[in-house]
Amino acid sequence: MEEPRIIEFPKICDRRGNLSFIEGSGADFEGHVPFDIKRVYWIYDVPGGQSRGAHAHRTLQQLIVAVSGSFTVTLDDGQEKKEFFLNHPWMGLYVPPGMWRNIEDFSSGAVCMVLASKHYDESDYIRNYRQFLKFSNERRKNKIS
Ligand code: T46
Repeated sequence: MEEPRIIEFPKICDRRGNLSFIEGSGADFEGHVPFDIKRVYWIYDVPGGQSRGAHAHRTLQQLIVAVSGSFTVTLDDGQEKKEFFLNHPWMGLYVPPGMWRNIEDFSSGAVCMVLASKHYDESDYIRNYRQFLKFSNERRKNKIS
């Protein structure tokens, strides 16, 4: 099973400010993201104290970037939880399928940009934690056997 990990993007700095970019893979070029990018969305104007997420995806892969401000992403694979504090626009968190995620502690003005491997599909979501635990146990058994 793929593990979550931080990916760093190029950062080009000069006296006018900084520029970072993310490129998808091409025929002779390995991009910055380990999947083909099918969708981009972003979350912003999150009121203080609110959280997002509280679900998992069956197959979707994502890359989460704090393009402005900061927030904390907690990933739970059904056995272990890991926290990632994102506060740099030149790095992203790769989230493999089968991870329950919570995003919280949004700073004022935070923008959470997400690159996704598939178009929006509600049937890919698991929004019930018990169902998620069942799903992740079965997934683990199938990987082991
Ligand atoms: C995730 C975290 C990080 C769409 O119509 N199209 C879209 O591409 C998305 C992402 C959402 N929606 C609709 C579905 C809901 O009616 O927007 C509404 C809010 O979505 P949701 O409650 O799932 O938002 P978050 O912030 O809890 O979760 C989102 C993503 O849905 C999810 O994949 O990993 O951001």
